[in-house]
This record gives sequence, structure tokens and C-alpha cells, in this order.
Amino acid sequence: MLSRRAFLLSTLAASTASTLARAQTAPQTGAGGTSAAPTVLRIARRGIEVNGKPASVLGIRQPDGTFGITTQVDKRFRVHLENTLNEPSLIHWHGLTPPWQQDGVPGVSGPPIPPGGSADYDFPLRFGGTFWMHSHQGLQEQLLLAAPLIIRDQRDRPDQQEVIVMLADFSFTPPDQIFAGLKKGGSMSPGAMTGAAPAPAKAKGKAGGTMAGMTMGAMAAKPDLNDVKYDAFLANDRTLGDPEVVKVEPGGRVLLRIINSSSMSAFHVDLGPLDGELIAVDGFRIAPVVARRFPIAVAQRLDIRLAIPRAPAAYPVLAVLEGESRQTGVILQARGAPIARIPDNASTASPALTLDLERRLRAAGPLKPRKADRVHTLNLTGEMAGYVWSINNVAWNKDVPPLPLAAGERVELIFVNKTPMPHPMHLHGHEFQVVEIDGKRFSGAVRDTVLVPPGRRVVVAFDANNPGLWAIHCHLLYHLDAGMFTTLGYV
Ligand SMILES: [Cu+2]
Repeated sequence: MLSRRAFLLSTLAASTASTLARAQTAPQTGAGGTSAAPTVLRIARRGIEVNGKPASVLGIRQPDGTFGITTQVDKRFRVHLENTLNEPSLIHWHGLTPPWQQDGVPGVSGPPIPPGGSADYDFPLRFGGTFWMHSHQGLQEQLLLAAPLIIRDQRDRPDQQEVIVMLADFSFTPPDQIFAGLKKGGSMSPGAMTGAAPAPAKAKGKAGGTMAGMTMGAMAAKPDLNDVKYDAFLANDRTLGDPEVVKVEPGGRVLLRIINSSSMSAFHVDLGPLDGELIAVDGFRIAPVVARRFPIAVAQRLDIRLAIPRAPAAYPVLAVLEGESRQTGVILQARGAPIARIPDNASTASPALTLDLERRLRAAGPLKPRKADRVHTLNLTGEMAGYVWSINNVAWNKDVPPLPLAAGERVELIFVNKTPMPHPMHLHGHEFQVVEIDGKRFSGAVRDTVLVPPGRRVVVAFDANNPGLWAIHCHLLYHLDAGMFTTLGYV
């Protein structure tokens, strides 16, 4: 068994380069293809202004300046991706289910695109919803190399205005320096130990020797949040000092497509006086949930419907940093209403994200009930000292064998967080359903990224219907880069 599996996977890996090369040099024109030209996307350096200072960041734009893509579910995903950077890059289509060689993870799906090079993508879209794209190369995501990927479908109402809100964390410190600072770590700040707001300092590691003396219980009681001290939090590239203002119709309907493209930061979306109707998470419909605040972990998306009141007014859509009071957001402006300056800090600090909402979510289209054919337990493990993060105590390296499974199986993944930090776990190439939290089974949301808070146990189920080699990892950028990453593979 083992040798056959090893053989199959080595064959899979060996064929990667040539398959990708074919896919990259020869856009497919076979059955199901269209004669329309592919959408061109360019990875490029760009300038923005943050806190009144210029910042050089990266971006993914069409030649006409459009960020990312908005398309339709009945169209193929046909993209010609150009890398104009002077370094390699590769883009992952987060939440989509392409053939595995087109998934955009360097070293797993295939090689990165060299400077000046390009790659072509062509695959059918299986479902609509709010998705996004981002670099999976090195730490480029921290430089805002991400963009919306919106797939409209028949569920979208023609009478609603769509507003995309892309959240991000920003630092003037280069990402490699942030990472080096985290690895050097040093001492966990007293603030983090007591839950008080730590003193602002760039890229300050909170890791340290004090962890050894703590019990699991103590760690779970005081989650360790926000490793990196950011200079700004952005909504559509802007801070609240100069926010995006979106004109909306009094009495009209708005669909917020909120994308958390942050490298490390989770938020509470705050709709102020407006009731929001959450209709989808990570692109997949749920039984609607009405509230004014919604948690959003890194890489997750929320589709929220709003009914704009008839009175002209300005309605901020804010995102408050988990565990702190810092916030960002956009302003919905109904009929020229005056806009007040919104402070960069909320009046009170927010709590850590919990699974309270996740427990309440029910998929509109759940997986068919079925017993799992295979179960893998992924203990989320790590050492604060040295900033080493791992799965089942193994920090990712190229010699780690893929978790085995077989095509057609119902697979369950058990995430057990053994660390004091929350980890948003993302599976590539498959949508999964949340089926258990802390021992309680339920028919939860279908999605692609689930938060596993400290000490918690979350089980997700998926159908092995997309053979290949797939990444599964924590979506906190520096945890991912430090090794909280593994793969699963099947033919
Ligand atoms: Cu993590």
C-alpha cells in the first residue's frame, strides 16, 4: 500500500512541472472553452499613501486599472497572469477549485512565475460567491499583493448595489524584517500576559521563555493576539483618516462583500445602527443571520445585506481589530449626507474572536450526510520561542509526505489547537463543511477557512473530488511561513 501510494504521489509530483508548463504556454481551446480573450492580470508594484506618507506596495490589476476580477459563474476562469516584478511571484485563487496545477502555491502546485514571465489559467467555475486572490510566494501578501475575485451567480439580486470592502494590515517595516523580529522574539510583553493593550512597537514579538511556565489552561484563558504591531489597518487601501466614501441610495439595498485580506489580523465588522443580514460565508450560502457585529478571521469573507434607511445619512462600515480598539472601514453615504471624521480607535477594546457565530451558522447547501471514510487529526502546534509553528509537531519542509486519502472518499479533518494563539485554517481546492465544535456535531457552514481558537477542537468534512496535491495551512502569514503548513495528496 505504502509503496504504491508513494509511487503515485511521486509520479504526481514529477508530472507537475511538465503539466504546468503546458498549461502556462498553451491556453486551452478545447471543449467548453470560449474564443473570448482571457482576462489579463498584472502583478505590479504600485504606490499608495498611508497615514499621510507614501508607501510602495504590490497589487494585481487588469490593464484598465480594475483590481482583481468580477466574473460570472457560467464563464470559465480564463486568465493571463503577468509578473512585472523583478522577483518571482505566483497567485493563489483563494476558495476556487481549479485543477491542482493551477492553484498557485509555489513548490506544491508548480514553480513561481519568474520576473517578466506569465502563466495562463483556464478552468470552469463550480460556484459563485465572494472569493479573493493573493500571492502565495514568500511574504508578498504582506505588501498587499491581493485582490477581490467575485463570481456572480443567479442568487445575486439585480436590485442591490455591491460594495466590496477589502481589509488589510499595513506596516512600513519590510515583511522580512517583521518576520526576523518575530523569530528573535524575545519576551512576551506584560500587556499580552494580562490582556491589556500592549505598548505600540513595530514587529514586536511577544514570544518568549515565559511560555514554558504557563499551563494550557492559562494560555487558553488569555489568547495571545496580534503578534505584529501594525502602522495602519486599511479598508480598500485607505485608513479612516481618508476613507473610501461609497454613494448609496436612501431606501436602497446594499450587498457588502467583506474580504479579510490581512496577513495577521482578525476583526469585528461593526455596522453601527444598521442590522446586517449575513447570507454567505467564504462565498457559500447559509441560513441568514441578522446582527450588527460579525467576526471575520484572516482570509474569511462575509456577504452581508443591508437595507439603507430612507433618511439621508452616512453609515460607516467599520472593522475593529480583535482584542484591541484600532479600527478601519468605509463610509456609505446616502444622498450627500455630511460625513464626520471617524476616529482610528473605537471607544472600547473588542474581545477576541470566538466560535459563537460559527456554532450558529447552518449551511444552505450542506454536504450529503455520510460517514467519514477517513479521518486525519491535525494538531496545531508551535513554540512561541523562536516563532516555530507546525502541524503535529512537524514544521513544514519538502520532505513531509502528503496526508493520504483516496478519490471519492468523505474525509474529516480534526483541528486541535494546542497553542495559545488562534489559527484560521484553510484547505485548498475543496470547500468543506464545519461539522463539529468541541465535540458537538452540527450541520455548520460550508466554507474554506475556519478559525480554531486556542484550546478548541473543530472538525470539518469534505468530499475528495479534486485529485492532486493540495495545501492545507494556517492563514496567518508568518505562521504559514514558519511551518504551520502541510499537504494532502491523492490521484
Ligand atoms: Cu496560525
